[in-house]
Amino acid sequence: MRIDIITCLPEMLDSFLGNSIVKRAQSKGLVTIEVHNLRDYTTTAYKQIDDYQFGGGAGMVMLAEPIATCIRNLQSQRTYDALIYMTPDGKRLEQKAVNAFSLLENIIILCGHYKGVDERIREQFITHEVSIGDYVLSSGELAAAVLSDAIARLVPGVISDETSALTDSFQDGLLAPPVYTRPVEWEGKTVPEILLSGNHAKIEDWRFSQALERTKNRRPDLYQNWTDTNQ
Ligand code: 6GU
Repeated sequence: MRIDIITCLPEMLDSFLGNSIVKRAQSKGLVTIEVHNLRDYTTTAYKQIDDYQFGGGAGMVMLAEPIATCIRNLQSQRTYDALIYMTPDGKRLEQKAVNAFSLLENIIILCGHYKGVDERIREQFITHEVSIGDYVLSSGELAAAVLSDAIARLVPGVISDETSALTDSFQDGLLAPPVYTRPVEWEGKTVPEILLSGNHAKIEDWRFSQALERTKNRRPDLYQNWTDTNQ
């Protein structure tokens, strides 16, 4: 899978790309992530990428031209399955959408900045508009990193434990159950007996009931959805 990220702040993505699962995925050749600096696609002498908004008001708007040039340059090299714009007024990201994105071959992620991009870019090129939650970030780069991480870890082979991505919180619509490791007793607290029993069927039952309980208490909205679709 290939992810092209278009940004005016490429340095913001350096530590994300230089670490973690994403780096491993790249070095294994399973995922390619390339960052494109919008300033490399400007035509004006002083590399302008934004301007004042028509109609007045505070905040700059990202120019259409450099973004269009960058997108068209990428599109001349390969076909893209999705062109995603990161924006707080996009559709709130959920695991279901991440799963769907992870099955695509080539995607572009455009990071918004300032007041966002000229609306005509959205009309012309964008296939999906994504927000990562109901709060405002100063730019789309962190959101693009969040989305890329969530997608990359689902690509087969990226996570060494093949089953672990499938047992994440949210993957079955429930939060994950609590987990424990050594020692059995720590500061007077012991690991639930059942986990030491070696009875895998009972352990799975316990985990499932814990997941249900946790979801019911912490995320009644998810719990309602789960009961609606499973009962
Ligand atoms: Cl995608 N961008 C920005 N700037 N803020 C956000 C967001 C995206 N998602 C939530 N807040």
